Amino acid sequence: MTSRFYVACDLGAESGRVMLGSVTDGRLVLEEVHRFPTGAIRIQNSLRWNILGIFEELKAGLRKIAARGIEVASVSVDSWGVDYALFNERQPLLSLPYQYRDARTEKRYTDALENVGREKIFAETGIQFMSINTLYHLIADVEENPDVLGIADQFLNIADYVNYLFSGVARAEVSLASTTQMYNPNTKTWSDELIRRFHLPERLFPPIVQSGTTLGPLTTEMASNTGLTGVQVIATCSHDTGAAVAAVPAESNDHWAYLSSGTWSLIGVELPSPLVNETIREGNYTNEAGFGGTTRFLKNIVGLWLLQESRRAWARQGHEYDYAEINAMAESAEPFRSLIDPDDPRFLSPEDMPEAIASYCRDTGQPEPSSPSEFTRCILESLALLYRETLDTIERLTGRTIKTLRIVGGGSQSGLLNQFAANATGRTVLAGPVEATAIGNVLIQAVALGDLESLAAMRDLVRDSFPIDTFKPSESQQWDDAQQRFAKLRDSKKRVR
Ligand code: LFR
Repeated sequence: MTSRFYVACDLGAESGRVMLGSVTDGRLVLEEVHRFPTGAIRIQNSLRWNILGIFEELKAGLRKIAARGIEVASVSVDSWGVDYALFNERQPLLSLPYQYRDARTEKRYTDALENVGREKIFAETGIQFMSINTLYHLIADVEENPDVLGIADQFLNIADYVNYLFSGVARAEVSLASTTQMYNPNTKTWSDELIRRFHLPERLFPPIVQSGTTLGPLTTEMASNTGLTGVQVIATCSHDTGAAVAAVPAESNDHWAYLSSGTWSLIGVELPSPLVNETIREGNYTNEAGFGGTTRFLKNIVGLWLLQESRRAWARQGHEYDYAEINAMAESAEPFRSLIDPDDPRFLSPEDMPEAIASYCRDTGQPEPSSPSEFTRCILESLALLYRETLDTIERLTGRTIKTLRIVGGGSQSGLLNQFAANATGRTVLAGPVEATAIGNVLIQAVALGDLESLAAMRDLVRDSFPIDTFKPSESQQWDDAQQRFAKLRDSKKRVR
């Protein structure tokens, strides 16, 4: 394999990165060239992305690479799912993209499920019901922004939109398209049925392309703005989780599940085709499109968002803790003092996360955590217990046996959470690589350019390139007891609903 340079622009809900990748002596070398915050902005009672600021930061990263005289073969953007930008031929951007947690979808979500029905929406898409999904945001646009929507030619999800700004080619890459809950995995097109039922303008839906499609060269404007020439823009897995799963360093026979751990915890298995039936719908599992025609069968659960938001709240009170400090404190906190159901809707977008957690504990008759170490312990233990419930259910739903949990992404840096996950699930946890998303992005570029053969070859290369830490399960009795308490909390919620 020749050594070429590929650039991954990886956009997460907290930060964005420009990463330079190359393969030398059979190993992938990845370098972070530029990092910047992406965080959403509260403005006029809404929550938005400063997408043009993000675009500028990406250009700054590309300029740094050009300044070093590096000859880049290709570039690709990946991002979180569901959010989108509206534009037309004359206007690069018609409104500030909404952040998925914006409350505007709440009512539209319940109305949509009532009017069209879960059965229909799930049969068309195979996607987990969440109020954040693009479908409900588009419905909100139809209802409250008809003027803006009326002049829009198209929408594009965030990474596809930036790939469009880079290349001038507007395409929806399938992994990201699948997060909209508007993509039909059987017909492999947008769902005509849902477009019709929700009165969405058909022209808004861009052509869909496979993961690993070369869109074309950087526009001349982008080339002169950045100093990069001869660079192809590739739609890899535009969805960050899709790129991360493609980089999970699994061997085909190791009975593995993945956990892409960051703001969200995406936990699931890779399947050859979607599983769409009543049981899956009732369990609220999802079938997102993965690299190479695979299906990412998974559950999207609240992840380190609980901790990220708690950290922000503590910082507002003047206490700044880094993740290493918080983890160390939590390690010495009392085990299983109080547990929460991370899925509780009050945690989706609270003003004050520690207060939301405390209120949950009050409501369920448990002691309220009172220090950052107690809050962190409560969050990490509860997440690990939810991982266990989810893995057990996935085994049941898919008929597979899961022996190892491969944790990738930023969350895999928490040794404490990795150990809790092993203890809670009773499975071996293999943690790493941290930068799975950028790695997947880079290696899909290599496959698209013919430098690497296949998904299996990608995974072999990841295994050969990055250290993986092993966590064996222990303390099974304590975790079994905690699981029973946790299950009761989850059950009582189901009864209330
Ligand atoms: C992770 C992620 C999840 C998606 C959530 C919201 O970054 O992409 O897969 O459900 O963000 O878009």
